[in-house]
Amino acid sequence: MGVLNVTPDSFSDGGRWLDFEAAVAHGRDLVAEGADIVDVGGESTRPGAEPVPVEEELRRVVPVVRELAPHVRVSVDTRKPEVAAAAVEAGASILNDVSASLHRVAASTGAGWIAMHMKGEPRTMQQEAHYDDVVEEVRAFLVARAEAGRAAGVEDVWVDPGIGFGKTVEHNLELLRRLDVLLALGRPVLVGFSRKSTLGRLLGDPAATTGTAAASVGAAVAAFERGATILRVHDVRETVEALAVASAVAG
Ligand code: HH2
Repeated sequence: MGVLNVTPDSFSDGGRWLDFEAAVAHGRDLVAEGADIVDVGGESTRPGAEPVPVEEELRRVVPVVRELAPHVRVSVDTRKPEVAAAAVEAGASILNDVSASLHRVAASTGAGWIAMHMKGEPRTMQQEAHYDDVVEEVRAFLVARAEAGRAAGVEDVWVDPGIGFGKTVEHNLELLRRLDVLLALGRPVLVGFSRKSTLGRLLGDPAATTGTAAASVGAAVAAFERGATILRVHDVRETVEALAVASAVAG
């Protein structure tokens, strides 16, 4: 899954694809580099981010989805039911839902649904990074959300531990180490480690807000080797090449 942030303020690529033409060109590049899904988002969810009004998010996302959807599977990265519904109308077929609350929209539109774990909300989530047992808490949350999705009638439910969403470096590493616990839910598991601050911190900068492409590829390979089904990444070409080697070794 290639990331297409149509935002002025995303933590690693804010402002680069805000313009419609630039966004569509980048979306096409992601496909040419090997992405099977392009994830279009119009609101940053980085720690401390301010919410975006619905009209503005619609304006950013819907035209880009409409343009790309005939060429590739498109997911929409949103927390708003109005944006989710409009994006499906424009051709998106997956709701990438960091709020894990859009199961009814997924059910009524027939879209797939990615339910992600987040502690709190983006504005405050890093102040809430406390767990007795992070893996068990995330597992229990995702079990409940997957059940809510099933009960609402969503056919296609994916789960995501939400790397960096109200979690410390150690929480993020523990979730990846114990990915088997989430795989045991029997749903496809998405991991989004790309460019996140944990990667920069692991390389020795305690105040890092992003990670490099090379560090992101390392995390993607680690997630792949632990059974992740979908990798949400900014650096598609590099990740595809690394995974070609990792999967050849895996046999
Ligand atoms: N991470 C981000 C955004 N959406 N969706 C899922 N399912 N999983 C993730 O880990 C995830 C996500 C944050 O990354 P990015 O889109 O690059 O930044 P921003 O939220 O600042 O736009």
